[in-house]
Amino acid sequence: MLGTAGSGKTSLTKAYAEWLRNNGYKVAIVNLDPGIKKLPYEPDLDIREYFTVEEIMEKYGLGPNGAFMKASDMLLEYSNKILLNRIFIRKIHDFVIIDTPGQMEMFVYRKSGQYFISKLKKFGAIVGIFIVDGENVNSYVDLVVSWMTSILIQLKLEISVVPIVNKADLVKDREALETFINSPEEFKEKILETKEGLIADTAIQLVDVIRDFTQSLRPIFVSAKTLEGMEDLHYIVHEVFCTCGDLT
Ligand SMILES: Nc1nc2c(ncn2[C@@H]2O[C@H](COP(=O)(O)OP(=O)(O)OP(=O)(O)O)[C@@H](O)[C@H]2O)c(=O)[nH]1
Ligand SMILES: [Mg+2]
Repeated sequence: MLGTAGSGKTSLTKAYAEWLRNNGYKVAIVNLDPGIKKLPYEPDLDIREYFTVEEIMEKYGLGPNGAFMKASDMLLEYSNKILLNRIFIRKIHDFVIIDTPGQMEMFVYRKSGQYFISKLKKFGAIVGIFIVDGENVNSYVDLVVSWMTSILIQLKLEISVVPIVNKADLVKDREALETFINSPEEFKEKILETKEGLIADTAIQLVDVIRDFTQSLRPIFVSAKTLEGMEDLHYIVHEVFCTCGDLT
């Protein structure tokens, strides 16, 4: 589970794990967030057994952001140890859901995440779910920026990444995403109409880049709160795992 701070990674980890378990799958959950105080689920593997952001702040006299960066380096150090856990070795689960740190930078933009994922690849197929916070997608340009971020993560981590919109219960207008995916030319015109200047011009060009890079173009709305869209999420995950699936 990847996404910007507060987008719903932890909530969706819990919601999707429960949905999978209710459908008969064996699921393990890994918490890779050393900063979280209280988890809503029971993790099978928890990075906080090794270190927490709070301990790092105290031990090294760092502020919260510095401590997250230090934690990132420590994740790199502990990766091999973490991956020796029976969850990965014994392969008794159908799915292992990994809840990543609140600060996306810690995992995505530093060496630790890339290294962890590269090592994880030998244990099975991986799909990244990039969670877009439905509450923060208020304009066409925002939508393009979010989708672009998802592509950058895909390139950086070298795994398939599927962007989905969470907090569907708070999204008032679903049409923007549907137009973006189903009628890109119409979507570009809508961006143009916003008269947002250079950023709008850039966004228009990015629409084509996104279409070239995005594996699964379908508007997926989920809510970790109401549990709407869990089947759609599962379907798209399944599709990415199944190379023979229709990804268009
Ligand atoms: N209305 C609504 N709220 C949600 C939904 N999913 C998550 N939230 C709320 O959004 C906030 C952040 O959720 P988290 O699951 O902690 O998000 P996160 O991405 O794990 O956050 P960090 O790890 O701190 O970056 C919480 O207050 C959740 O209750 C949703 O589908 N609908
Ligand atoms: Mg979280």
